[in-house]
Amino acid sequence: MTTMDIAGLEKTALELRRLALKIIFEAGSGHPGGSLSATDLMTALFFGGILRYDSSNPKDPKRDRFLLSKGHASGIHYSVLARAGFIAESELSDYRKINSARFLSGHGTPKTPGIEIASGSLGQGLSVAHGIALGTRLQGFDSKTYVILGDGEIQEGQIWEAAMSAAKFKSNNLIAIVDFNKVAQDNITKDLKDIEPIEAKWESFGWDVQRVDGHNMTEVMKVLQMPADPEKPRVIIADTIKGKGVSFMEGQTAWHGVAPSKEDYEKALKELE
Ligand SMILES: Cc1ncc(C[n+]2csc(CCOP(=O)(O)OP(=O)(O)O)c2C)c(N)n1
Ligand SMILES: [Mg+2]
Repeated sequence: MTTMDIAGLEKTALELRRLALKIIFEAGSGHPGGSLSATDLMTALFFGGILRYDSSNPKDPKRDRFLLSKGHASGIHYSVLARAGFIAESELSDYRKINSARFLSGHGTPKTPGIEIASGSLGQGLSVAHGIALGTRLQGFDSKTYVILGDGEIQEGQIWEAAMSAAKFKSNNLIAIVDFNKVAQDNITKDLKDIEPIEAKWESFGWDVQRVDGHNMTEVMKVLQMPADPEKPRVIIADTIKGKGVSFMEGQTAWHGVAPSKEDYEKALKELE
């Protein structure tokens, strides 16, 4: 694992935004919006000394776990895994190619080193994360399990079943992060089913609730370093912007699941210099 200071993390996040867009552009498909909204959160987890991992021993039973439940944001997930040393950066050219050496499919699977679960069907990751958190606790490990959820994703009923279970078992080694970018697939999240009041909802389900600007690295690091509540699982509501960093993608449903054209890709790179 790597530990960088805030300036290093910000620089890395910028590079990872460029890398995620590159592999989506080269593949000709992918999800730029939700990759860019989650970039700062994932950068802090992997390179800010939060997540304990050893990329040369990805199955170490005592590792912390990271699950990307909103698996469509695989563009940023694979980019982070490459930067962290789980796969080679050169292998990213296989993104979304069937049967590639590292199985870099559109949604992650555990065939790729560093990926814990198959994702893609939204709503399942919190249940799996809680199962893992219970398992590591039973084994006597002090591992933590982190899971990133989408704001549209938490409209799924299974999320709230898992939320009740984690509160019942006082699973304070489980940390959910909601990438609250206010946009789902073709719609503004609120216009589908309103998830507000989001803090009160999680509190009423028995969770320790923290809220943060998900693009302010100093604040993100601060909230990730807070000691756990001894009795409760934690959820971090991260206010983010879909497509963050590329002006014409920001807040746009149109950039949920579309690769940029060459012209748009070059424009985006200029903004991410
Ligand atoms: C169970 C399920 N239903 C529908 C979809 C199709 N789908 C893919 S992404 C998406 C929107 C997700 O929105 P959000 O969770 O807010 O993700 P983000 O904004 O971070 O991209 C939907 C509906 C899916 N992958 N799984
Ligand atoms: Mg969203």
